[in-house]
Amino acid sequence: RSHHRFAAIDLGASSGRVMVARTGPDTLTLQEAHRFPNRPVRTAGTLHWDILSLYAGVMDGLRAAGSGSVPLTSIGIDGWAVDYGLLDADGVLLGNPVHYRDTRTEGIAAKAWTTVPPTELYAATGIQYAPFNTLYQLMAAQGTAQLQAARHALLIPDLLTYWLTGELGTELTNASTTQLMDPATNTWSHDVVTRLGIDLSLFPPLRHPGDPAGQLLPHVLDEAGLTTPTPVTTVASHDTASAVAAVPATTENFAYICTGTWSLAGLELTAPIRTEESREANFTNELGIDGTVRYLRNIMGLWLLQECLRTWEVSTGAPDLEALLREAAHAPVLRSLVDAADPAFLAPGNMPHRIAQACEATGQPAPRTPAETTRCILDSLALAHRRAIEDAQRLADRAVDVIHIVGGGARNALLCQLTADACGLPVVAGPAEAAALGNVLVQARAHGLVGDDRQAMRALLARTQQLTRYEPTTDPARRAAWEEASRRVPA
Ligand code: LFR
Repeated sequence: RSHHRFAAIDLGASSGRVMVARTGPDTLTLQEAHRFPNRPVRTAGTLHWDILSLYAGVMDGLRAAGSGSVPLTSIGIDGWAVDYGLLDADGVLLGNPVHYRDTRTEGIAAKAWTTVPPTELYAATGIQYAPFNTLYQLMAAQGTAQLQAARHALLIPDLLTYWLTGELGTELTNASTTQLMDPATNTWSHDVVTRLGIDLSLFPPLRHPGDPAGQLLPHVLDEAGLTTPTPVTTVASHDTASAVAAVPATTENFAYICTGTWSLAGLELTAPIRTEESREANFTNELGIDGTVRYLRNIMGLWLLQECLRTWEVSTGAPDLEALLREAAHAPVLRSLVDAADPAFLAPGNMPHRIAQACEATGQPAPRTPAETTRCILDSLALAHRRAIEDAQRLADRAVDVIHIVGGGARNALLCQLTADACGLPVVAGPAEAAALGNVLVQARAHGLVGDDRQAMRALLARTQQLTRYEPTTDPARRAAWEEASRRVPA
């Protein structure tokens, strides 16, 4: 058979999808088999993921994906990082996984630092401070009946893999986001983590992208209407790791921004950077495929806009996003800016108001209309992108000549152009479904269908995917405006 079909299950914070890719010697096409909403649910004051509804979406997706005439060669699962489900000794899930935007981790990091100072923690794990790191979530759960009953902790894609195949494992790239791991040795940071009372034996053995992750269980095959035995292949199960694997770079000197709910902006390196300067700049060292390090900063990303849209929807009905972006393109430029990397924007709830407040608190005019608010968000994001990419280059002592924007934000032409202008560098936008493509490519490679090296995978993407190039403005006045803004933006 010269063509193969792979299914990529890709779980994002606002929706999940099952994509089907067709790969051949020089082809790579991707089609959406099924998309389903991911709606967090708050019960008894805790924000949860509705994991069974996600599983049902996955099953619907597999049914749709398996309906073609060519059977699926394999399936891979990626999703957002840090969150986990706890299983009891019988392998039964103990409650719905808690959402990383839940407030249970407030104050936990400060408590951890009294035992292990932040400098030591960063030296051991290379992970930036974020209140939701798995380390802090597990500490927040200490003393609960649920954690006491738990025998296994499974990261979200690993939990779904377990339900599909019955096999327990901890995928490496996602494990690297937990802040429980050493990114140089790719093993758990036993010493430091044990001092914080974390029981690492909860995590099943590590598996690496490309490793087999079992076969679909008979009842799963049956329910998904699949007639052929189907293997699950371990991919880079952290969605951002899959997305970085699918950056269609054709040179070495590139930076990437994975856009979606978050903007993850940085560089691909071969070794972690754990200097004090790097810690103070809140850069993280997550693992990518083939021993690479994703040296990046988390920026609030299009969450700021999604969350505004949710508020406006309630007050005035769902706004038309396209129209809003057109209006925003003509709204006053760089008038008010917020720090788009500020964890103050992490929790859900009345985002337009919080943005207006942040502007006023820094002596800037508060945006009044949805278009003005949208403009404030996109200008602020572009500046946060610039700051992250400048900082990454300085801290890693590397210079880049192009920025790749992958993920959903690659479809946002205004954001791409503003990022090019802010950074003074060309932006290559696309593919929007980078996470699913990275997922598929790692599967295809494990089955010997694409070249072994990352460059070959990237070259295939550059040849087959539709990309859009944005040149930075050459207008001296506009360039000066971005320079001025970058000194003014609060951080
Ligand atoms: C993006 C992402 C980020 C991670 C955040 C929380 O979807 O995986 O990389 O920091 O979600 O898990």
